[in-house]
This record gives sequence, structure tokens and C-alpha cells, in this order.
Amino acid sequence: MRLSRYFLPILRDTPKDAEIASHRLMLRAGMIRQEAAGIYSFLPLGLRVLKRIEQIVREEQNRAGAIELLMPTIQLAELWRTSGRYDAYGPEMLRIKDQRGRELLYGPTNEDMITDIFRNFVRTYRELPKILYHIQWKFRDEIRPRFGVMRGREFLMKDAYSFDLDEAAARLSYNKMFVAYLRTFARMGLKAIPMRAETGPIGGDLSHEFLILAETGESAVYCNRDVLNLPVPGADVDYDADLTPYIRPWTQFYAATEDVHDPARFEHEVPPEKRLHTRGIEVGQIFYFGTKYSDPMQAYVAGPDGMRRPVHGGSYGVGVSRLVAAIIEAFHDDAGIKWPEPVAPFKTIVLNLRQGDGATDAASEGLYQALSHRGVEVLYHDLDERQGAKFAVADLIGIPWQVMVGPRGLAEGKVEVKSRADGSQELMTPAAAIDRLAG
Ligand code: 5CA
Repeated sequence: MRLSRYFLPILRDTPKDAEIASHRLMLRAGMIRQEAAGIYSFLPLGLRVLKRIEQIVREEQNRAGAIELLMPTIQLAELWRTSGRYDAYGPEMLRIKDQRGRELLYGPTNEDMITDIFRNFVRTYRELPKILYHIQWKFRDEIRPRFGVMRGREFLMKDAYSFDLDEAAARLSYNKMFVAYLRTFARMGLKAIPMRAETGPIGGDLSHEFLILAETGESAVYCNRDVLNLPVPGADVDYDADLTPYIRPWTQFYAATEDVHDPARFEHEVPPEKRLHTRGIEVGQIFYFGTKYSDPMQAYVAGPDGMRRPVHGGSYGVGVSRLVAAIIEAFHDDAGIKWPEPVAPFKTIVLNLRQGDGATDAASEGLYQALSHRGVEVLYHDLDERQGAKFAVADLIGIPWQVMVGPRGLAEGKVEVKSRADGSQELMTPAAAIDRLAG
């Protein structure tokens, strides 16, 4: 992509009302624009990151055996009455009427709808277990939307729903999602820690929140420092095998959010030097809620004995749009964002340091073409701007590799390749740079 043809509305000034780094950087880097309180457009650069996060989430859901579908954002109020949640949900739900006077709502979550789909098609235990998921926009009319896409009103969520014959089977589904979440966040470069959590309006008695530790996080957390060093299951994990050996290390250490924190237990279980009390950003939450929805909605299946009984369910959310901000909170410096490669909007940026100079233009153009042909996502800074301004933009938008093409280096047949992550720089021939970046 040539910057001269792209749409990258960089802001010069730091936006005044953005309180945390990720919000400021997303606005400055031209990733998002606020349309209303807690409602954002994702501009092209922001959308690229959102899509990459979404794809990692999708791949790990699929690997765990979950099946993707897509439910609408708009739902019937009637449906929520069948589960008894319409009145219970409260003012965060955006209630709408269509022109025929039918009551609709903009979905804040989908337990009710997926249970309705399930009960319509599934009759027997032979079709179980099933985990269905979608990646869809949600609306929650938060009283205090803040920190940009971190706490929005409209936000993108991956929500999965499991269906099992009994509690024991449902716990296996819960474990699958637990492991899938460990892998999902690790692939984005994040250390997300599962912590025992409150279930809130989703219901149920077993829940974990996955949090990344950050001073700017909204949740207070308490844990044993040792959880920070636990291994994450590899890509070869067998989701049909017993997953408890992967999970037990994570659940044996104390790790709890404020809502369920037990100070006496914390002090009893965690030696003083291991106690960590800090803040975190919740990037995902998983719930087991038994028959909370299947009971009132009569989502029954016949068991091996022919008896019909309500299915046991769980739901599993990942904050896809929130992750864009959470990753920036974890990876930035004073100059800007430092994207981990797996979620970066482009892998490489080519900086033409003397636009209009025949040799520099030709070398930059050549690099841009060659990298593109080799399948590297590359942004070519081909605008007529000062060197310093180009460096600043490259650092701000955080592309992992910067290739600097200038007359001084070219005189020796070299370009400079700089890593945004650690600032290291290396002179090499354009051919070597292409091999390095396309490797
Ligand atoms: N139905 C369940 C699981 S599918 C559910 O809704 N869970 S949740 O309420 O915990 O939301 C799932 C994830 O969505 C959260 O962990 C969080 O990462 C993200 N999320 C929740 N509210 C917001 C919000 N206002 N803005 C951005 N992300 C949010």
C-alpha cells in the first residue's frame, strides 16, 4: 500500500480528553474516530488490526472444535421474555421499536438467541457436544463509556456457547474454551491470566475472567506471582484428550478479581513475597451456567435413556475490539505503538528518505514491489515529507519493521532495517532486506 493512496488521517496534537495511552495513540495514529459516546468508526489502519485479532480468535476457536455462525445484532424482545431476561437486564439494554410497533433490542449478548436456535434443531444427545460461536457487534448502553474502544457502547465480541447433556460434559467444554483462550491471547503476545470471577447478569456458578495486567486496567486483581510464568499449551494440544493437566497449573495458584477476592485465603495461601495486588484489563470471560437458559426456554434433548432433559450450557466471550486497545497498553513507548507481529496492520514500512531523488525513489519502489510480490504486507511512505516526520509517523503507527532507504546508505548499496520492538538497526543490501522480511 502506498501511503499517497492510503487513508491514514494522523493527528498532530494529542487529543485532550483521551486519558490512557491506547486511546490517545489510536486517535493519533488514525485508527479510529469517535462518532458518539462509546461508538467508533474503525478507520483503515485500525480495521486491519481488528481483522487480524479476529482471525487469531477464529483460528483458535476452530482448533478447539467450536463452529462459527453469524447471528444478527437486532433481536426480538419476545425472545428475551421467554428466558426471563428482558426485564432483568436493565438500562444497559438498548430497546428499539420498529415501524409496526414491535419491540426489538440491539443484542448485548446472545445466550437467548443461540438457545432458541439450538432447541429448534437439536433433539438428542447424539448431536452433542456442540460449541457454536460468532464474532458480532454488541451494544451495551454503558453509563460511563471511556478509554476509547476499551469500554465502548458498541463493541465487537467473539461469543461462543456450549451445549452438553450434563454438568460433567459441560465442564469439558468449559475446559476446551479455557485452553483455547490461553492460546488465543498468547498468540497476540499477551500474558492473559485466568482469574476466578463473579458471573453477573450472564449467571451461573463457575466463571473465569482472563486479564492482562496493566496499571490502567479497570479491575483490581489479586494473584500469586507464579501464575505469570506458567506455560501455554502448544498448537498440538489434543482437544479431545483430558485437558486438566494444562489447566490445573493455572487454577492451583491464587488468582481472583476483586469481586470474589478473599483476603484471608489470599494471605493463607500466598507467601508474602509472591503476593501481587495490581490492576488488569479483562479481555475475555467464560461462564458455566448449567440450565439457566435451557430450563425456561425448554431446550431439551433426549439422553441415552430416552428421557428428555434441559441441556447444560456455558458462554465464552472475547472482547475483540477491546483487545486492540489492550495490546497497545501492553506494547507502546513515548513515540507510539509497537505492534507484536501477529496483529500488526502491516509487517513492514518502507521509508523513502529523499522523495524525488531518482536513485532513492527507484530503490524504494523496487523494495516495495519485491516485498509485495513476496506476500509481505508493506506500507510505502512515498509522501514528500521530511525524514524526521517520516520517522515519527513510522514510530507512531508501530509497524514492526522499518526499512529506511536514503542516499547515504544507497551510495554503499545498503538500506537500513530497524526493529520497532527493540530499536535495533542493521545495514544490509536491499536483496538481503527482502529475504529477511519475506522469510
Ligand atoms: N455472553 C457472555 C460471554 S459470551 C458475555 O457477554 N460476557 S462478558 O460480558 O464478559 O463480555 C465478554 C467480553 O467482552 C469481556 O470479557 C470484555 O473483554 C468484552 N466487553 C464487555 N463489555 C465491553 C465494552 N463495553 N466494551 C468493550 N469490550 C467489552
